[in-house]
Amino acid sequence: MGNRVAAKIAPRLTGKKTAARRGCMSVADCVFYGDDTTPRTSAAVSSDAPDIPLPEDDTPRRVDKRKNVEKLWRKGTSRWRYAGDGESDSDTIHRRRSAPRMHQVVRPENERDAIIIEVGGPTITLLDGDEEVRARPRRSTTTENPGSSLIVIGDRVRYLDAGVGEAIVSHVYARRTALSRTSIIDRDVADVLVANIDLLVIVGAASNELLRPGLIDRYLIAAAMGGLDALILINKMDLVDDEDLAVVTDITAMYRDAGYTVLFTSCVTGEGLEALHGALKDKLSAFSGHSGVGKTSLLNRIVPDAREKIAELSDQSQRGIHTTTKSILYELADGGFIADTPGIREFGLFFFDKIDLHTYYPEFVRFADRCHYASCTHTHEPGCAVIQAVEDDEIHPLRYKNYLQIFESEGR
Ligand SMILES: Nc1nc2c(ncn2[C@@H]2O[C@H](COP(=O)(O)OP(=O)(O)OP(=O)(O)O)[C@@H](O)[C@H]2O)c(=O)[nH]1
Ligand SMILES: [Mg+2]
Ligand SMILES: [Zn+2]
Repeated sequence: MGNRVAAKIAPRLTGKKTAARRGCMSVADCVFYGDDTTPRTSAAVSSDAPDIPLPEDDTPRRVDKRKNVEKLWRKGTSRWRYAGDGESDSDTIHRRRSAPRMHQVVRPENERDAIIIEVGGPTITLLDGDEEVRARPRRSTTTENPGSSLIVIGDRVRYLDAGVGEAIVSHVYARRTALSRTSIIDRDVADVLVANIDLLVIVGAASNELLRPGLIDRYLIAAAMGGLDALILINKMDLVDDEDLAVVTDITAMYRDAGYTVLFTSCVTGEGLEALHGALKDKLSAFSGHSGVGKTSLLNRIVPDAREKIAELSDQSQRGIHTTTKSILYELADGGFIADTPGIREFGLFFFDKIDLHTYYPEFVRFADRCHYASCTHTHEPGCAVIQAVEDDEIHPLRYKNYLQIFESEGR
């Protein structure tokens, strides 16, 4: 596991533990199943236990509860449905079996707190102090984050080790921050990519194919909605030719003018890696972006022990082939933590009021209060100061075009 997160991260990530617990004012505030007001931590299911089918004359109440479990599981685990075979956007859906088959009574005092440091595939890895623990969620797992992925990298959880080789995640605490997109399976569910981090590093590559301002804009909005700071990083600067350079220069100027920080790097020449180190120092950060832009290559450069798998880009489009299938959190030598995440193709924004969309565009906000109508959507209204600013070249037309596209296609 190389230089994987060490004990230091636990207090950092769990720092809000008490507050989060306090925030969960009562048992009823947490998500439980059916009409049962007893936290499920008193009972959990062991995967290694022998298969004992439920009795045929199962009571209706119990059946109801199992239905609710299924509902919650399906609502809350969009991330878990991905098989992790490299296609994080379109993988096979893994359905849970319809009911737990064996109940094992476990005492709550056996439970401990931990951080999720690896997610992808059927099991996850927790960090409890210095110790890495393999674990699985169960139907009985409760969460303070209803309507979103059940367990993602960075989550603070409670788990119990029933001594059967694999621990059980019994509860997921409320997230301090979250990078969410709309689940491709259920639009009402937030597919959370990473939780409890401070800084999102949106990685693009310096080529026409892999620099996608539409995707960057969505990331920027989602980061702001989820309480994260964002940084734009353009990698593969060693490959840039004259034609690409003009595009890259224009687009990066657009983001810098809007008020964002843009870094340029190359994993081949080492350009910009020192500046990247500086930006990540003492922060909890995550790389995210399209597949093939070099997220894992950057991670391998800044965490030399990591040696995560990267792949040659085989197709002509250079778009990447989803090499990384797990999200993993690493410690940085000079302070801070960084997560590598699988590449994504689509980023549907999760719930926002259309009227608020412009508030996620810092350069629009500068003009919006001069619009004629207080409720101006900046799409067509006469006397709109934002539209005027686009005409006067004070707002980049590409940002405005993307704004219109998002306004039309998403939000409520
Ligand atoms: N020339 C050049 N190639 C790079 C650079 N960074 C990464 N690559 C190459 O780009 C390809 C993809 O790199 P990865 O690090 O696997 O990309 P990724 O973003 O992690 O991709 P996914 O895991 O699929 O999301 C590999 O062949 C790398 O060698 C760079 O700065 N310059
Ligand atoms: Mg990767
Ligand atoms: Zn306006």
